[in-house]
Amino acid sequence: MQSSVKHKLLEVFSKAGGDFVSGQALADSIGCSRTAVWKHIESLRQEGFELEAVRNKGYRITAKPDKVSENELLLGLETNRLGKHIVFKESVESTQKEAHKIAEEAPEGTLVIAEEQTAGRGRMTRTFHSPKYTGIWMSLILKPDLPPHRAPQFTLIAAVAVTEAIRDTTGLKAEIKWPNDLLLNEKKITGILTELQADSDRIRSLIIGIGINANQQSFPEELSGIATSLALEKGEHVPRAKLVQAVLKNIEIYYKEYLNNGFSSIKEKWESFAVSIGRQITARTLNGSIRGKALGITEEGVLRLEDEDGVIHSIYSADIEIDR
Ligand code: BT5
Repeated sequence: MQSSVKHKLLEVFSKAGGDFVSGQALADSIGCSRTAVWKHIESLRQEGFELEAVRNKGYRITAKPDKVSENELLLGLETNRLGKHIVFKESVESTQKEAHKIAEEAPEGTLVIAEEQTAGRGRMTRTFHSPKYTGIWMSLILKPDLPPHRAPQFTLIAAVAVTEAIRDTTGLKAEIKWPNDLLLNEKKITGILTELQADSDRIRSLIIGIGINANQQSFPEELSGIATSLALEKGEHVPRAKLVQAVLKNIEIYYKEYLNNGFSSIKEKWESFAVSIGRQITARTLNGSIRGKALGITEEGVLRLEDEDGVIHSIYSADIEIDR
Protein backbone atom coordinates (compact mmCIF):
# COMPACT_ATOMS: atom_id res chain seq x y z
CA MET A 1 0.00 0.00 0.00
CA GLN A 2 1.23 3.51 -0.78
CA SER A 3 2.25 5.16 2.44
CA SER A 4 0.17 8.29 1.75
CA VAL A 5 -2.99 6.16 1.40
CA LYS A 6 -2.13 4.35 4.59
CA HIS A 7 -1.61 7.59 6.50
CA LYS A 8 -4.91 8.92 5.24
CA LEU A 9 -6.72 5.75 6.33
CA LEU A 10 -5.12 5.82 9.77
CA GLU A 11 -5.97 9.49 10.13
CA VAL A 12 -9.64 8.74 9.38
CA PHE A 13 -9.69 5.90 11.93
CA SER A 14 -7.90 8.15 14.38
CA LYS A 15 -10.57 10.83 14.05
CA ALA A 16 -13.29 8.23 14.54
CA GLY A 17 -11.74 7.45 17.94
CA GLY A 18 -12.57 3.73 17.96
CA ASP A 19 -15.98 4.03 16.27
CA PHE A 20 -16.86 2.28 13.05
CA VAL A 21 -16.13 4.04 9.76
CA SER A 22 -18.18 2.96 6.76
CA GLY A 23 -16.48 1.53 3.70
CA GLN A 24 -17.96 4.37 1.66
CA ALA A 25 -16.57 7.03 3.99
CA LEU A 26 -13.14 5.41 3.76
CA ALA A 27 -13.41 5.23 -0.02
CA ASP A 28 -14.40 8.91 -0.21
CA SER A 29 -11.61 10.06 2.06
CA ILE A 30 -8.87 8.34 0.09
CA GLY A 31 -10.52 8.75 -3.30
CA CYS A 32 -10.76 5.10 -4.33
CA SER A 33 -13.35 2.36 -4.78
CA ARG A 34 -14.77 0.26 -1.96
CA THR A 35 -12.98 -2.78 -3.36
CA ALA A 36 -9.70 -0.88 -3.11
CA VAL A 37 -10.55 0.00 0.49
CA TRP A 38 -10.94 -3.67 1.26
CA LYS A 39 -7.47 -4.34 -0.15
CA HIS A 40 -5.97 -1.56 1.96
CA ILE A 41 -7.69 -2.94 5.05
CA GLU A 42 -6.16 -6.34 4.31
CA SER A 43 -2.70 -4.86 4.06
CA LEU A 44 -3.15 -3.08 7.40
CA ARG A 45 -4.04 -6.50 8.85
CA GLN A 46 -0.86 -7.93 7.42
CA GLU A 47 1.10 -5.28 9.27
CA GLY A 48 -0.37 -6.43 12.56
CA PHE A 49 -3.40 -4.14 12.92
CA GLU A 50 -6.55 -5.92 14.06
CA LEU A 51 -9.68 -4.66 12.33
CA GLU A 52 -13.26 -5.56 12.94
CA ALA A 53 -15.61 -5.50 9.94
CA VAL A 54 -19.36 -5.39 10.54
CA ARG A 55 -21.98 -5.37 7.82
CA ASN A 56 -23.75 -2.02 7.45
CA LYS A 57 -21.40 -0.40 9.93
CA GLY A 58 -17.99 -0.59 8.34
CA TYR A 59 -14.61 -1.05 9.90
CA ARG A 60 -12.89 -0.19 13.12
CA ILE A 61 -9.41 -0.78 14.48
CA THR A 62 -9.44 -2.89 17.63
CA ALA A 63 -5.70 -3.36 18.16
CA LYS A 64 -2.50 -2.11 16.66
CA PRO A 65 0.86 -3.83 16.54
CA ASP A 66 3.38 -3.04 19.27
CA LYS A 67 5.81 -1.33 16.98
CA VAL A 68 6.96 2.24 16.98
CA SER A 69 6.93 2.86 13.26
CA GLU A 70 5.15 5.80 11.69
CA ASN A 71 1.77 4.08 11.29
CA GLU A 72 1.47 2.98 14.89
CA LEU A 73 2.54 6.39 16.15
CA LEU A 74 0.23 8.41 13.93
CA LEU A 75 -2.90 6.49 14.90
CA GLY A 76 -4.20 8.25 17.99
CA LEU A 77 -1.56 10.96 18.10
CA GLU A 78 -3.16 14.03 19.68
CA THR A 79 -0.53 16.69 19.05
CA ASN A 80 -0.65 19.70 16.76
CA ARG A 81 2.99 19.76 15.69
CA LEU A 82 5.20 17.34 17.54
CA GLY A 83 5.64 13.96 15.88
CA LYS A 84 3.72 14.95 12.76
CA HIS A 85 6.85 14.21 10.79
CA ILE A 86 8.42 10.88 11.76
CA VAL A 87 11.66 9.29 10.65
CA PHE A 88 11.48 5.64 11.65
CA LYS A 89 14.35 3.15 11.33
CA GLU A 90 14.55 -0.49 12.35
CA SER A 91 18.14 -0.08 13.47
CA VAL A 92 20.48 2.89 13.85
CA GLU A 93 23.69 3.61 15.69
CA SER A 94 21.98 6.43 17.55
CA THR A 95 18.80 8.39 16.92
CA GLN A 96 20.71 11.47 18.13
CA LYS A 97 23.20 11.02 15.33
CA GLU A 98 20.40 10.65 12.74
CA ALA A 99 18.60 13.70 14.12
CA HIS A 100 21.77 15.80 13.95
CA LYS A 101 22.14 14.90 10.27
CA ILE A 102 18.66 16.11 9.31
CA ALA A 103 18.07 18.86 11.89
CA GLU A 104 18.85 21.77 9.60
CA GLU A 105 16.11 20.97 7.06
CA ALA A 106 13.71 19.09 9.34
CA PRO A 107 10.50 20.85 10.36
CA GLU A 108 10.08 21.56 14.06
CA GLY A 109 8.63 18.59 15.89
CA THR A 110 10.32 15.99 13.69
CA LEU A 111 10.74 12.72 15.58
CA VAL A 112 13.52 10.25 14.83
CA ILE A 113 12.73 6.87 16.38
CA ALA A 114 14.23 3.41 16.03
CA GLU A 115 13.51 -0.13 17.16
CA GLU A 116 17.16 -0.57 18.10
CA GLN A 117 20.30 1.48 18.66
CA THR A 118 23.64 -0.22 18.20
CA ALA A 119 25.59 2.68 19.69
CA GLY A 120 23.07 4.58 21.83
CA ARG A 121 24.69 7.53 23.57
CA GLY A 122 24.58 8.81 27.11
CA ARG A 123 26.27 11.96 28.37
CA MET A 124 29.95 12.45 27.65
CA THR A 125 31.31 9.20 26.23
CA ARG A 126 28.88 6.87 27.93
CA THR A 127 26.74 4.37 26.08
CA PHE A 128 23.03 3.74 26.39
CA HIS A 129 21.85 0.14 26.12
CA SER A 130 19.04 0.07 23.54
CA PRO A 131 18.00 -3.48 22.56
CA LYS A 132 15.58 -4.25 19.74
CA TYR A 133 11.77 -3.97 20.06
CA THR A 134 11.80 -3.53 23.81
CA GLY A 135 12.34 0.14 24.50
CA ILE A 136 11.66 3.63 23.23
CA TRP A 137 14.71 5.19 21.62
CA MET A 138 13.82 8.55 20.16
CA SER A 139 15.11 12.04 19.38
CA LEU A 140 12.84 15.03 19.02
CA ILE A 141 13.88 18.12 17.06
CA LEU A 142 12.69 21.49 18.37
CA LYS A 143 13.58 24.93 17.06
CA PRO A 144 12.90 27.46 19.80
CA ASP A 145 14.01 31.00 19.09
CA LEU A 146 16.13 31.23 22.23
CA PRO A 147 19.75 31.73 23.26
CA PRO A 148 21.81 28.54 23.77
CA HIS A 149 22.09 28.90 27.56
CA ARG A 150 18.37 28.07 27.84
CA ALA A 151 18.94 24.56 26.46
CA PRO A 152 19.41 22.74 29.81
CA GLN A 153 15.86 23.71 30.77
CA PHE A 154 14.63 21.45 28.00
CA THR A 155 16.07 18.40 29.74
CA LEU A 156 13.89 19.34 32.71
CA ILE A 157 10.84 19.99 30.52
CA ALA A 158 11.31 16.57 28.94
CA ALA A 159 11.79 14.95 32.36
CA VAL A 160 8.47 16.37 33.61
CA ALA A 161 6.70 15.36 30.39
CA VAL A 162 8.01 11.78 30.43
CA THR A 163 7.36 11.33 34.17
CA GLU A 164 3.74 12.33 33.71
CA ALA A 165 3.38 10.17 30.61
CA ILE A 166 4.69 7.12 32.49
CA ARG A 167 2.46 7.82 35.48
CA ASP A 168 -0.63 8.32 33.33
CA THR A 169 -0.17 5.40 30.95
CA THR A 170 1.15 2.78 33.39
CA GLY A 171 0.16 4.00 36.86
CA LEU A 172 3.80 3.56 37.93
CA LYS A 173 5.21 6.36 40.07
CA ALA A 174 8.27 7.43 38.11
CA GLU A 175 10.44 10.06 39.79
CA ILE A 176 13.11 12.44 38.54
CA LYS A 177 16.74 12.35 39.56
CA TRP A 178 18.58 15.53 38.64
CA PRO A 179 19.49 16.29 35.96
CA ASN A 180 18.40 13.72 33.39
CA ASP A 181 17.34 10.39 34.85
CA LEU A 182 13.96 8.99 35.74
CA LEU A 183 13.80 6.30 38.37
CA LEU A 184 11.35 3.65 39.46
CA ASN A 185 11.99 2.05 42.82
CA GLU A 186 15.40 3.76 42.77
CA LYS A 187 16.45 2.15 39.48
CA LYS A 188 16.91 3.97 36.20
CA ILE A 189 14.00 3.71 33.79
CA THR A 190 14.77 6.63 31.46
CA GLY A 191 17.74 8.73 30.36
CA ILE A 192 17.49 12.09 28.62
CA LEU A 193 20.17 13.76 26.54
CA THR A 194 19.66 17.29 25.19
CA GLU A 195 22.03 18.41 22.46
CA LEU A 196 22.28 21.56 20.40
CA GLN A 197 23.06 22.98 17.04
CA ALA A 198 23.51 26.68 17.68
CA ASP A 199 25.06 29.96 16.68
CA SER A 200 26.68 31.94 19.46
CA ASP A 201 23.48 33.77 20.34
CA ARG A 202 20.70 31.56 19.03
CA ILE A 203 19.61 27.93 19.07
CA ARG A 204 19.17 26.54 15.57
CA SER A 205 18.03 23.07 16.60
CA LEU A 206 17.57 21.39 19.89
CA ILE A 207 17.73 17.61 19.84
CA ILE A 208 16.12 15.96 22.83
CA GLY A 209 17.08 12.29 23.08
CA ILE A 210 14.88 10.12 25.26
CA GLY A 211 15.49 6.47 26.08
CA ILE A 212 12.78 4.60 28.01
CA ASN A 213 13.14 1.00 29.15
CA ALA A 214 9.68 -0.33 28.37
CA ASN A 215 9.54 -4.09 27.93
CA GLN A 216 12.97 -5.52 28.69
CA GLN A 217 12.76 -8.65 30.79
CA SER A 218 16.42 -8.56 31.76
CA PHE A 219 19.51 -6.36 31.57
CA PRO A 220 23.19 -7.04 30.97
CA GLU A 221 25.09 -7.70 34.19
CA GLU A 222 26.61 -4.23 34.47
CA LEU A 223 23.14 -2.65 34.44
CA SER A 224 21.05 -5.18 36.31
CA GLY A 225 21.61 -3.54 39.70
CA ILE A 226 20.90 -0.01 38.49
CA ALA A 227 18.35 -0.29 35.66
CA THR A 228 14.78 -1.52 35.37
CA SER A 229 11.94 -1.54 32.81
CA LEU A 230 8.28 -0.59 33.01
CA ALA A 231 7.29 -4.19 32.27
CA LEU A 232 9.49 -5.55 35.06
CA GLU A 233 7.99 -3.09 37.54
CA LYS A 234 4.41 -3.48 36.41
CA GLY A 235 4.47 -7.20 35.67
CA GLU A 236 2.92 -6.73 32.25
CA HIS A 237 3.76 -5.68 28.73
CA VAL A 238 3.54 -1.94 28.06
CA PRO A 239 2.29 -0.62 24.68
CA ARG A 240 5.13 1.56 23.49
CA ALA A 241 3.33 3.63 20.84
CA LYS A 242 0.80 4.85 23.40
CA LEU A 243 3.59 5.96 25.67
CA VAL A 244 5.39 7.80 22.85
CA GLN A 245 2.14 9.58 22.03
CA ALA A 246 1.67 10.62 25.65
CA VAL A 247 5.27 11.87 25.84
CA LEU A 248 4.86 13.96 22.67
CA LYS A 249 1.58 15.40 23.85
CA ASN A 250 3.05 16.38 27.22
CA ILE A 251 6.18 17.90 25.70
CA GLU A 252 3.98 19.93 23.38
CA ILE A 253 1.93 21.23 26.33
CA TYR A 254 4.97 22.12 28.47
CA TYR A 255 6.90 23.58 25.55
CA LYS A 256 4.01 25.94 24.85
CA GLU A 257 3.67 26.81 28.52
CA TYR A 258 7.41 27.51 28.66
CA LEU A 259 7.41 29.78 25.60
CA ASN A 260 4.32 31.68 26.77
CA ASN A 261 4.83 31.91 30.52
CA GLY A 262 8.41 30.94 31.29
CA PHE A 263 9.84 28.17 33.40
CA SER A 264 8.29 28.70 36.83
CA SER A 265 5.25 26.37 36.68
CA ILE A 266 7.41 23.65 35.12
CA LYS A 267 10.01 24.14 37.83
CA GLU A 268 7.33 23.57 40.46
CA LYS A 269 6.17 20.39 38.78
CA TRP A 270 9.74 19.23 38.35
CA GLU A 271 10.44 19.71 42.06
CA SER A 272 7.27 17.86 43.01
CA PHE A 273 8.44 14.85 40.95
CA ALA A 274 12.08 14.99 42.06
CA VAL A 275 13.35 12.23 44.27
CA SER A 276 16.47 14.05 45.43
CA ILE A 277 15.13 17.37 46.70
CA GLY A 278 15.37 17.77 50.47
CA ARG A 279 17.66 14.74 50.73
CA GLN A 280 21.35 14.30 51.47
CA ILE A 281 23.18 13.68 48.24
CA THR A 282 26.68 13.49 46.85
CA ALA A 283 27.28 15.37 43.62
CA ARG A 284 30.27 14.21 41.60
CA THR A 285 31.44 16.99 39.32
CA LEU A 286 34.50 17.19 37.09
CA ASN A 287 36.12 19.25 39.87
CA GLY A 288 35.43 16.79 42.68
CA SER A 289 32.58 15.71 44.95
CA ILE A 290 30.32 17.81 47.16
CA ARG A 291 28.08 16.33 49.81
CA GLY A 292 25.05 18.11 51.17
CA LYS A 293 21.34 18.68 51.09
CA ALA A 294 19.66 19.24 47.72
CA LEU A 295 17.60 22.41 48.13
CA GLY A 296 15.99 22.61 44.71
CA ILE A 297 16.69 23.97 41.27
CA THR A 298 16.99 27.53 40.02
CA GLU A 299 15.02 29.05 37.15
CA GLU A 300 17.92 27.96 34.90
CA GLY A 301 17.72 24.36 36.06
CA VAL A 302 20.87 24.60 38.17
CA LEU A 303 20.88 22.38 41.26
CA ARG A 304 21.34 24.14 44.62
CA LEU A 305 23.17 22.16 47.22
CA GLU A 306 23.84 23.17 50.85
CA ASP A 307 26.96 21.59 52.35
CA GLU A 308 27.56 20.79 56.03
CA ASP A 309 28.99 24.28 56.66
CA GLY A 310 25.84 25.93 55.32
CA VAL A 311 27.53 27.03 52.08
CA ILE A 312 25.20 26.88 49.08
CA HIS A 313 26.71 25.52 45.87
CA SER A 314 25.35 25.83 42.34
CA ILE A 315 25.81 22.57 40.46
CA TYR A 316 25.68 22.88 36.68
CA SER A 317 26.68 19.39 35.70
CA ALA A 318 27.24 16.28 37.81
CA ASP A 319 26.19 12.77 38.61
CA ILE A 320 24.39 12.55 41.87
CA GLU A 321 24.04 9.78 44.36
CA ILE A 322 21.31 9.88 46.96
CA ASP A 323 22.51 8.89 50.43
CA ARG A 324 20.53 6.09 51.97
C1 BT5 B 1 21.72 9.26 29.82
O1 BT5 B 1 23.07 9.48 29.93
O2 BT5 B 1 21.04 8.67 30.60
C2 BT5 B 1 21.12 9.78 28.50
C3 BT5 B 1 20.59 8.65 27.69
C4 BT5 B 1 19.87 9.12 26.45
C5 BT5 B 1 19.47 7.97 25.59
C6 BT5 B 1 18.67 8.39 24.40
S1 BT5 B 1 18.00 7.04 23.56
C7 BT5 B 1 17.57 8.00 22.21
C8 BT5 B 1 18.68 9.00 22.02
N1 BT5 B 1 19.70 8.46 21.15
C9 BT5 B 1 20.87 8.28 21.79
O3 BT5 B 1 21.90 7.81 21.26
N2 BT5 B 1 20.74 8.68 23.08
C10 BT5 B 1 19.41 9.19 23.34
P1 BT5 B 1 23.89 9.34 31.29
O4 BT5 B 1 23.25 10.14 32.38
O5 BT5 B 1 25.29 9.65 30.91
O6 BT5 B 1 23.74 7.82 31.68
C11 BT5 B 1 24.42 6.80 31.01
C12 BT5 B 1 24.58 5.65 32.00
O7 BT5 B 1 23.29 5.03 32.24
C13 BT5 B 1 25.46 4.52 31.49
O8 BT5 B 1 26.80 4.78 31.77
C14 BT5 B 1 24.92 3.32 32.25
O9 BT5 B 1 25.44 3.27 33.56
C15 BT5 B 1 23.44 3.62 32.38
N3 BT5 B 1 22.63 2.98 31.31
C16 BT5 B 1 22.99 2.65 30.06
N4 BT5 B 1 21.94 2.12 29.38
C17 BT5 B 1 20.90 2.11 30.23
C18 BT5 B 1 19.55 1.69 30.13
N5 BT5 B 1 19.02 1.20 29.02
N6 BT5 B 1 18.78 1.85 31.23
C19 BT5 B 1 19.25 2.36 32.37
N7 BT5 B 1 20.52 2.76 32.54
C20 BT5 B 1 21.34 2.64 31.48
